[in-house]
Amino acid sequence: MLPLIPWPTEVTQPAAPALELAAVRIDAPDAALAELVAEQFAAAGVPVAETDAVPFTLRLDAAAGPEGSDSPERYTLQVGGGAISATAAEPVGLLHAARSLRQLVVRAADGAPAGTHPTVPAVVVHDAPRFRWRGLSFDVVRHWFGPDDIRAVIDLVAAFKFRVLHLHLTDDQGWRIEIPSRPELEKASDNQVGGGSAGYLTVGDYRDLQAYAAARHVTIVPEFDMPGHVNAATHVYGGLTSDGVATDAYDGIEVGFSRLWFDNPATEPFVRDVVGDLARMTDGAWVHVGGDEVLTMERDEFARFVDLAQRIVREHGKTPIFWQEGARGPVEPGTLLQYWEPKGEDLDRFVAAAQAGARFIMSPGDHAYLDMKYTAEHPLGLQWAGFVELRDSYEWEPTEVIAGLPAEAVEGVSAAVWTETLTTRDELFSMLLPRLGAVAEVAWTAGDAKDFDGFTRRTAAQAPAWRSAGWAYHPTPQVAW
Ligand code: TNX
Repeated sequence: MLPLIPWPTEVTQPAAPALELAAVRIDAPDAALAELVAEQFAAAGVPVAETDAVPFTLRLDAAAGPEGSDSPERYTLQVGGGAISATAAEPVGLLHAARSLRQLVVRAADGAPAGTHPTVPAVVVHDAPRFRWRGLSFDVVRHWFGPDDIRAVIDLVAAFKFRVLHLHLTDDQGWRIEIPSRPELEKASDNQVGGGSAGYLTVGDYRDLQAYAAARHVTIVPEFDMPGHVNAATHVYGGLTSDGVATDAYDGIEVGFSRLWFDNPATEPFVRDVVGDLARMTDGAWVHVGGDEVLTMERDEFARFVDLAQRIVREHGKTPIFWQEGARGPVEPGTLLQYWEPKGEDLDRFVAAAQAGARFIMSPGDHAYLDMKYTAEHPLGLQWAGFVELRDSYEWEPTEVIAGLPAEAVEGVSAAVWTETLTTRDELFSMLLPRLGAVAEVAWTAGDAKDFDGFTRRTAAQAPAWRSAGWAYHPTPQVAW
């Protein structure tokens, strides 16, 4: 059993002995990659050395990957004959190969005689992802999770070969990112669900996080949620409300009550400033402009917001993303819509949006919302989408979520974790693990190559590495830990 998550496209195990890893010698095309790979080996108990070490050679090579694959992420990993090699079409694939290798390293058992080294089985992996959009949407508003926690989450998503970390940065309870043209928004940073002190990312924090993520081939997508979920903004700027009176700070968990007003002359300048600064600060190609759960607005006014936000994002050279409700507005080719629940939506509208050129990121609440309770007894989480056990996160098909949607309109998959009930990093991680691995496999692995029983065995085999990384996980009874 090879404990790889997500399961690769092609795996063969030659009848050759496992390699003993007393030490490795890394030969990579660039120093930054070599350093990341070295860190990874150190975490697996394997030091880097120049002599008496197994060579690990990483090389760019367009011929890498499964036969016929043209994915820019394709890679090949070979272990055997006293050496390890990774080839990939692009640098991201080399990191994928190293991630796979990390999962294959078996640490010496506790109590093994001194001088027993970690081992890695002989193997040949040719691999490439099914979907290019593989993400996690992470709410750092309801409870504040700062740069250290965000870096830990980047490490986690990168280990499962995700490419996107979408940060939900603004909501009713707080404002979590510095907007240079609107410095007053900082006043809305020191609040969260249940009250208490919170914080926000400065421009410098955000720059550093993007660099940290980019080194791991993860792109950060910022979200400014509008025209609902804006109480933090209307708390700071009374001019954005209908009566000019600033709203009170909010530390509850209701949704849908706050809103902008399209015809208020203060509104468009505010949206322009926030989207403009976010776009300028963001290295990635996308800006998420929300659109969810605006429960107190007529359809026409909402559609005008979709049109405006979409235009402003595009004026800044970025691609707009909306929650699924964006389909109620005039979506343009290339706009991304993030599906999250069927309730109250006319599914034909999504099909029409796809025909108009929109593409879909699938985050169905009953499979991909990792803030849902595992079971009725689970102490953390919400349950509006039902209970989401590990199997529920695993057994779903992204192209069948929306009846009638052409499969080609599915850009990929995003897990989501909202933090109304999550206050510490361990609580957060215990909701993500092990379910994030399930969503990773839905996003990466061909549907007919998935197998829940095998997945649970691979999950159990990964748990020691999670423990040594300090990653809390929920010991669901669906896995024989
Ligand atoms: C729905 S999903 C929301 C969030 C909540 C979440 C809780 C979405 C676009 N909106 O505001 O935090 O449910 O699960």
